[in-house]
Amino acid sequence: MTLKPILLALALGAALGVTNASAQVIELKLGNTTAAGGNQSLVAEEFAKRVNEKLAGKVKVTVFNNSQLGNERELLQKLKIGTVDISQPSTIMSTISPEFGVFDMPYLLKDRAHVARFVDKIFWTDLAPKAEAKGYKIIAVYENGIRHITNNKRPIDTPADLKGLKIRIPKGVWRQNMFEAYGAVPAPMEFNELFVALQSGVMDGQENPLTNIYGAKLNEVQKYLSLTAHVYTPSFLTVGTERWAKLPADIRTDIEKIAKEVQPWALSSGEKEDVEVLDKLKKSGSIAINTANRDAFVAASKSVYELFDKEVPGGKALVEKTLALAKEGS
Ligand code: EAX
Repeated sequence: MTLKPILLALALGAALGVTNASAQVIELKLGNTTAAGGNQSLVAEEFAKRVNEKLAGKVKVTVFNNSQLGNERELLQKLKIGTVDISQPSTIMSTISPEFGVFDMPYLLKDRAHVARFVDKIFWTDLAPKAEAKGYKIIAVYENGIRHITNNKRPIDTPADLKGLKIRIPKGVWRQNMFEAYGAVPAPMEFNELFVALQSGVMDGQENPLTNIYGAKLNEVQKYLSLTAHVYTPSFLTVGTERWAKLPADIRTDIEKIAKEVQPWALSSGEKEDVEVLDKLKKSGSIAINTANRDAFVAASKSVYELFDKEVPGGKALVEKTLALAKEGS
């Protein structure tokens, strides 16, 4: 080997973020905001495990939970500049592309089978390219989960019970519109600031999937858990398009294949966790649990759909296409 190819190989290694030059392993950092035990953390571990097994010696994915690599907004920025390789943005994607607000239409996605059909038949053609045009390539759709409300004032049965409550929401205008329609006072805040905000009373409540509530111990600083199931929030396994393009083509193909293979795992894990975590929360006695009046919430959600139709071009058609997939076998 002459000097030139060696230098070239070294330069290429540096460009790809290869830290262990002798093994030539591509090290990829995956950043999550959720605590261990959150659906996003669980699925990230599963994805990393499969990549690290199947691409052993070639790729090593390391998962960082608890916003260790940044909060949801910072992680998006870091994907762009390439200092974080993979992340799992969730609600915040509607700030990148308004069509992602479809996931904030209350009670639209009926169950996980409906989610799977949506991902299969609508997501890759109608939504993923919108994010890609903004520099974010989504390589798989995983689960954040079915969201419920916790707070420190009173059990929530109907939207009227939310009146005046300060509810922390993730960044995303549609979650904001939704909670305003319900009469609450929603405030966007990053997940890593949530525990203290609830503990100190800066916020009365919040809304999240059960695994995030239990994983981040929010039940220890909240009195009431009201099962509203107002939305199903996916999480999107995402890479920055520029950083991604620098990886070798065969590695990209392999990682993408593995990422998509984990999708059904994410749904079944989410389903199992919902049952198990609810049971743990019940047994812990740490929080009073009630099931909210679904019909009252559905009725109060009408204006959110109307606004989506008015403000997002193609919004109404997207909702209708989604509804058309609600039936089994559609
Ligand atoms: O992707 O911040 C939140 O509430 C979200 O559920 C999520 O954990 C961030």
